[in-house]
Formats: sequence, C-alpha cells, structure tokens
Amino acid sequence: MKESIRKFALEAGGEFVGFAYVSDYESPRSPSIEKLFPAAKSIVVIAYAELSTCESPSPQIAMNGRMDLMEFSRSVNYKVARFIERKLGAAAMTVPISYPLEMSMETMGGVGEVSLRHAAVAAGLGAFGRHNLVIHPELGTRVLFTAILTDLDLPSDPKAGEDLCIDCGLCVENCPAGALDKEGFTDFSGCLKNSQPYGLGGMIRFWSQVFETPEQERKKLFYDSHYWKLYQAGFIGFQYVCWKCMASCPVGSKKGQTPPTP
Ligand code: B12
Repeated sequence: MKESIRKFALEAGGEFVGFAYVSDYESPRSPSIEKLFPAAKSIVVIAYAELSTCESPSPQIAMNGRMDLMEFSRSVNYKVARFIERKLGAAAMTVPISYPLEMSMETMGGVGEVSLRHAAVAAGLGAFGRHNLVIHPELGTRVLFTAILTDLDLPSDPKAGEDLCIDCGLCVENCPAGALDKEGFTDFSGCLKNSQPYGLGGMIRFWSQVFETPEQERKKLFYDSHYWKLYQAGFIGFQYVCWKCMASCPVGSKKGQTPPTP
C-alpha cells in the first residue's frame, strides 16, 4: 500500500515521500494529532525542492519561487489525499504547508496544526540542522514539506542519519536577526520581525502609527512604500523577505554539494 501511495505522489510531482506512524511523531509543542483527527494512524510526508529563487536579492523573485511551490504542493497534497480516499477507501486530511495557522495569543501564530519538520524527521526524510531546519539527505536544506493524515496503517520509514548538518555555522553568522544564536532554538519574534515585516506585527505597528499621527499628517503615511507593501501582502498573503538560513546553507545547494547521481 505504501508503494502505491509513494508512486502516485512522485508522479503527481512530490520529490520524495516518507511515512510515519502517528505514534512515532514527537513534537511536544504541537497539538496532538488525535485532537485533529481521532482515527489517524499514519502521516504521509512529501518533500519538494525550494528553487534557487531563495538566493535572489529581489524579494519579489524570492517570494515568487515560494509561492509557485506553495501552490504546486497544495495541489499535489490534495491529489494524494484524494487518491487515498478514492482508490484506497480510507480517510485523509491535508496539512497546510504554512498557512492557515491558529492565530491566537496562546500560539502567537507560530504553531502549526502539525509540525512538518518533526513529521519529516519521523518519516525518514531528514534530520534537524543547526539552523533548526530539517536537512534532507539529497535536497539538503532547500526543502519544504507537506503532509496528509490518514487512518491507513502505514509503517514508519527508517530514520535518516543524524549527521546531515556539517556545523559550518554559516546559518548562525548570516542570520540578520541573530535568531539562531542559541543552539536548538529559533528566536521566533526576532526571525518574524526581520523576515516578515509586512505581517501582523507590521500591520499593528502601522495602524498604531496612524492613530498616533495628527490628522493633517496622516495622509503621508499612505504614500509610503511601507503601506504599499502591507497592501500587497494583504492580497498575496504572507511574504518572506529573508531566506538567509536556507540560502546560506551549503548542504545540498547547487554550489555547495553535488547531489548523488541517480
Ligand atoms: C510558524 C512557522 C514559522 C515561525 C517559527 C515558529 C517556530 N518556533 O517554529 C517563523 C515565522 C519564525 C518561521 C520561520 C521560518 N520558516 Co517556518 N514554519 C512555521 C510553521 C508554519 C509552523 C512551525 C511550528 O509549528 N513550530 C512550532 C514547533 C514545532 O516548534 P518547536 O517545537 O519550538 O521546535 C523548534 C525547536 O525546538 C527546534 N527543534 C525541535 N526539535 C529539535 C531537534 C533538534 C535536534 C534541533 C537541533 C532542533 C529542534 O526546531 C524548531 C525551530 O524553532 C511550519 C509549517 C509546519 N506546519 O510545520 C513552517 C516551516 C517550519 N518553516 C519553514 C521555513 C523554510 C522557514 C524559514 C526559512 C522562512 C522562509 N523564508 O521560508 C524560517 C526559518 C527559521 C528557522 N531557521 O528556524 C519550513 C522548514 C522546512 C525545513 N527544511 O525544515 C516549514 C516546515 C514549512 C514547510 N512546509 O516546509 N516559520
């Protein structure tokens, strides 16, 4: 059964596919899978390569590569879920690649329904690196994940080795927010403020400024590129302007490592 799902997902456009029993998924800060889907037994995790767009100094080109991948992977995830339901007669629930997220003071909009990094590790698709991202044995750091929860019994794939990170420290050095200084921990607000200046925090800061500015001077704020970028983010969705931890990592980047020949 695993092989028929893997084959379908690869043909649909996923680059690598892994499986994990829900009982092998360990993410202490995330909600339990049972709360999301009580009958869930397994997680199907799909890996996709991030394009070289993450290296571009243009925030538009960099974000466009991510948007292409988000749209594409959403479609692959849906197709695989439907394959599980239609062909295998089981229940399937898709997990978002990033958003929607629970937006509450409790989670600060920073906890996904399923931690895709922990799911990927459980499904043998990689190991955490110094940058707290999961490194895939072939794709390196430039990898994103989606997942599907199902009530099918799909035994966990073997774990990837633990030594994928080469401890070069480039991610720590290149993080403009110093968000990776403490090992095993990403400074959430530092990373967020720097990488998503047009997100919720940026929006709150802008509107607070509007209310605090005397009426006759307010118009100027709307003719500022900051407001225009907030406007664009409003209809595009969240926009990252920083990719440094991902782009500076030599593991798996075209410049840093030749992938194994097929
Ligand atoms: C919210 C979110 C964020 C928040 C971070 C919140 C957080 N603490 O995780 C912010 C906005 C800061 C963020 C930033 C980024 N994100 Co983000 N994000 C998510 C999202 C939507 C949810 C993450 C979540 O639930 N975290 C909460 C829990 C799980 O985190 P945690 O228990 O505190 O675990 C942390 C540490 O304890 C540590 N950790 C846990 N176990 C272990 C074990 C070892 C051995 C080590 C060393 C570390 C470690 O790693 C975690 C990082 O802080 C996921 C998608 C998803 N649904 O998973 C994408 C996701 C994690 N993001 C991703 C990416 C790529 C990024 C960015 C590079 C931004 C960008 N430009 O794309 C940066 C990287 C920041 C970094 N180096 O840590 C990818 C990661 C892919 C990968 N290869 O690992 C994901 C999985 C999206 C995807 N679909 O692939 N993100």
